[in-house]
Amino acid sequence: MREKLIQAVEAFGIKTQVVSVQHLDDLRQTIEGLLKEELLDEGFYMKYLAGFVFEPPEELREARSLIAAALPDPQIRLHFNWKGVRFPVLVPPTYLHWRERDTKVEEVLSDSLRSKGYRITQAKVPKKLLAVCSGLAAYGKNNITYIEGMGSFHRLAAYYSDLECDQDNWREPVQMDRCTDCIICRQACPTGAIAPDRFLLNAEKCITFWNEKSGEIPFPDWMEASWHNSLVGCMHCQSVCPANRQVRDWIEEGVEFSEEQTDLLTRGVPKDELPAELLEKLDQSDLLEWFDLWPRNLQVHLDRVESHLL
Ligand code: B12
Ligand code: SF4
Ligand code: SF4
Repeated sequence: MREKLIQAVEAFGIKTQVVSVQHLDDLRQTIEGLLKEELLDEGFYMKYLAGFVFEPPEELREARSLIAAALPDPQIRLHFNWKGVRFPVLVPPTYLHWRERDTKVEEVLSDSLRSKGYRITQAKVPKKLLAVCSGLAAYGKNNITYIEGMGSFHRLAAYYSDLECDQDNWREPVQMDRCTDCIICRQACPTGAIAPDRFLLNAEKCITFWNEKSGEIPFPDWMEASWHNSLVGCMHCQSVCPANRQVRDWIEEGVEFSEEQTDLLTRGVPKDELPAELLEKLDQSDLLEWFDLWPRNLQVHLDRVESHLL
């Protein structure tokens, strides 16, 4: 059944692996081990990782397996208008249309299993670690996961199921073979977040760590304005990666914002004062999710446009 499921969902463009639920303990021990070894900062752990739950939820206590899944996901190009200039701003894979994509993955998996009497429910676990140890993905030196045919342009998901899984391909974390003699991502990362002396990302140096923070928190002084290449997140280490050669130009066109709408977003006008048309535009693409980051993050791009006008 495990093999049949993997094949069945592939027809929908989804790649999966299934492992025994017993590996929950391996996931927990790996994450907690990094904390004990002081490789993870305690504040970082509390904010980003303490929310992982290493046991099946009430509705599926009898879970027998963990399912890692991945769906290809493109970059999205938004357009803004400012001072008579129309300019693009990229949003990396995984940030937009994620509700629709997560629903698709869940429906496909659920439909494939329901006919055999099995159920699934979402798992709040470290998704990269599960994807890599299950055999679905491999780490890049940039700490992002890569999957054959998708590169790093995919959205990961994790589920519990009562599908039994007595045999699996669980393994220790691995990096892609091609990373062995390559340091392109490290050289391209402007902040030094990908360090030569350890595999684990220096998360506090990552641009994404800062531009995903609540909008009232300013960027640190050491972060140069020219380093920002996305509305949220960062693409430097993925764009240059040879393992992304086939996908790096996969960019879908997103919505466009008029001069007036760009102004409203940059001034941080509260949601309930925005015109309905703008709210709908934001909601359609899951851009409302990042609403409070807009003024700070968009301003960097407007400043760049303005400096070209001088
Ligand atoms: C916290 C977090 C962040 C933090 C910290 C990043 C980090 N590396 O942990 C910040 C905000 C910086 C961040 C940034 C990004 N994130 Co993020 N993030 C998460 C989150 C919530 C948890 C990740 C996690 O478990 N971190 C803990 C660390 C310890 O785990 P790890 O990175 O897997 O590290 C393992 C390896 O280092 C390994 N290891 C240690 N030593 C060695 C040695 C060797 C040789 C090997 C092979 C392995 C190895 O052990 C570690 C622990 O298992 C997940 C959501 C989720 N539920 O999983 C999303 C998630 C991982 N992020 C995601 C994305 C898209 C990103 C960005 C690419 C966004 C962007 N475009 O800017 C960047 C990438 C930055 C980068 N270079 O890693 C995606 C995954 C995409 C992917 N294919 O990998 C996720 C799954 C969210 C989602 N659902 O889409 N993120
Ligand atoms: S740029 Fe090179 S080292 Fe970095 S993830 Fe890609 S292949 Fe690996
Ligand atoms: S996402 Fe950007 S800042 Fe973070 S590691 Fe990659 S290149 Fe560096």
